[in-house]
Amino acid sequence: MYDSSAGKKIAQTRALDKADQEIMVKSMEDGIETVWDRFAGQQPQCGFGNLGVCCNRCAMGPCRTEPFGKKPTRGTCGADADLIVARNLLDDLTTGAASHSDHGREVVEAMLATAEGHAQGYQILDEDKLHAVATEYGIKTAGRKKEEIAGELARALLEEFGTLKNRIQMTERAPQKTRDTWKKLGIMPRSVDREVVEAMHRIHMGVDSDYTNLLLHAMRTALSDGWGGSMMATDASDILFGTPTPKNALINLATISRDKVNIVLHGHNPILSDMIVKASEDPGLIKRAKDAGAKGINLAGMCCTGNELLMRRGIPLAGSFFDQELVIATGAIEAMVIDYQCIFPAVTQTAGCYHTKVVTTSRKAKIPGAIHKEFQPETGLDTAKEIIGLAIDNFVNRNPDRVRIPEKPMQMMSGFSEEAIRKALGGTYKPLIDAIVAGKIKGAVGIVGCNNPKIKQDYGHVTLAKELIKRDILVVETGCAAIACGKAGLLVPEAADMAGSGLKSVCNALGIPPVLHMGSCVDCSRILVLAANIAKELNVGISDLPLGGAAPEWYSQKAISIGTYFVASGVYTVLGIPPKIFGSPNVTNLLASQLGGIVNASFAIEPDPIKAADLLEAEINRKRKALGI
Ligand code: BF8
Repeated sequence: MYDSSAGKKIAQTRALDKADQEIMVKSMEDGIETVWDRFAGQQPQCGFGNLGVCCNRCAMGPCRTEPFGKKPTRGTCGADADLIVARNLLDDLTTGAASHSDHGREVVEAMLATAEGHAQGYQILDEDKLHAVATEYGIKTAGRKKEEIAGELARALLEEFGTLKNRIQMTERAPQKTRDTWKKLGIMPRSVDREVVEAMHRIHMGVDSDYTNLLLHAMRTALSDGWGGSMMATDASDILFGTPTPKNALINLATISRDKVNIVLHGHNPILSDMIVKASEDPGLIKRAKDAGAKGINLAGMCCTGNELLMRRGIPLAGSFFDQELVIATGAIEAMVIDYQCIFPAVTQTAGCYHTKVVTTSRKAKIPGAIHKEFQPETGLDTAKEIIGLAIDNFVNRNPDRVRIPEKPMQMMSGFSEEAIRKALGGTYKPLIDAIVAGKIKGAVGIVGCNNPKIKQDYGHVTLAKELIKRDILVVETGCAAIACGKAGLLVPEAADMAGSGLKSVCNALGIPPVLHMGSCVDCSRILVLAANIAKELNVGISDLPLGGAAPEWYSQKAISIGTYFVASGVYTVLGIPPKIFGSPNVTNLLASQLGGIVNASFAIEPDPIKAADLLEAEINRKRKALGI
């Protein structure tokens, strides 16, 4: 028989959050395999792979170099460890940049379809932002209909992906000094698709064999994501669905309802999830749910599409990356609706142990065992209603004896877009700059990224955030890092009591938490814009500001792109999970040290979040000293 006390002990080593632990024990009782079990089954992981020295790029391989032998070995083509590590890293980073940017393109395409009147159920919700972005693109706004402006803007944004223009407009949001660094280094991104395609070309055998040259292109590709694809995803989503404003909401697995039809929205792109929210308000569907014996329809977000819904609509958030199997193990999920990115291929296997239906919606992301309902903006509302209907019809199959839902959701505050932060400060960054100059706030750190079984779920995010706010360092967050801190109760104004006295006084005066939720992973672009606007106000570069970045639990290729555009933009960034670069001391040295002399920022690798806080605080103090404050 299953020993639940042993299960509890295991759960405590795997996850920080009590609600997660509770359902993890249930998943063990139910005999469900989760990410932690599969990770354990992979041990010991390949040492060569961990060092980044495996090359499986061509049919002469697979090859690997012997990093610790007396005589360094080379792959069949002659690639040494430096080249293999750099090519692998650029490959991963490019996958991440492409993923963010392809998501961005889809939102822009939905904006175009909306402007042209053939997107069903969508509208231009934020005209102010539409006008602001259109003006940046030199598009006339006065006296024109919003659809006309949106159409012209969408076409201009799509042009940023192409190769004719050779310039990404949004890079001009960066301060001049930062842009000058990019120009000098030849890493100013030309277009989103071009950098991605060129990266793929360079890593083909026999093209770029210089690790430094490859890593410079890695920065250029990452910049095309941060100041291009991701930034467009954020801005086009704001224009279509509204720019987030501060709002209260609930978070953790207790947001799953005992008596309503539960639909989990998992993935990244709000063009799907936002339409499901709209469809869920349909009186006919609510009646259908009640006729099926439920009290209504409960939507719960997961991962970054959950963050999008939370930021704009206050929809409850069930959890992060590592909660996707646990949420199904509550036994109360009628449908998990997904688009793409960060979806375990195993979700259909987990769902198969309960009555849950997994619904895939993108032709780019199908999973065997799922029901596929292709989602297109042209028929968005109809498809959303069809998916909800499918979930309602599945309610009757729920087995109450197999349901367990934790008792208490956590309160949180989200919605801190760059615009909302500026507004909370009274329309200008001056109060924030004054607080930094006065030392009430020493600086700010962006904590971003995922969960990874190499570290207890949420421990890295939460410990680092607590440690930083204690030291009067403001924390801004996105992605699963923000979800972790939400579950831990750090995203409420009362959490200011855990902050140092300076930060606490500022938070209390403004009624804000010491850890600000700025959105999904593409919304790391909001952090860039925030930093850029403050730097421009002070007439300095981003690298002069007392800022830092951290990804304590990252797993994804997208996180490599984010970390790299942070660094290339001048933000010192600490990684909690070591990247696969240690097979090349030269690559490691370049990223961790030499970059400092090139872009005035570098990477550090520190798995211990307390020591990571020490590194970030030291960096912030260095920057403060250099600014004379
Ligand atoms: O884009 S933080 S696990 S869900 S990659 Fe994925 Fe990482 Fe979560 Fe969002 Ni971002």
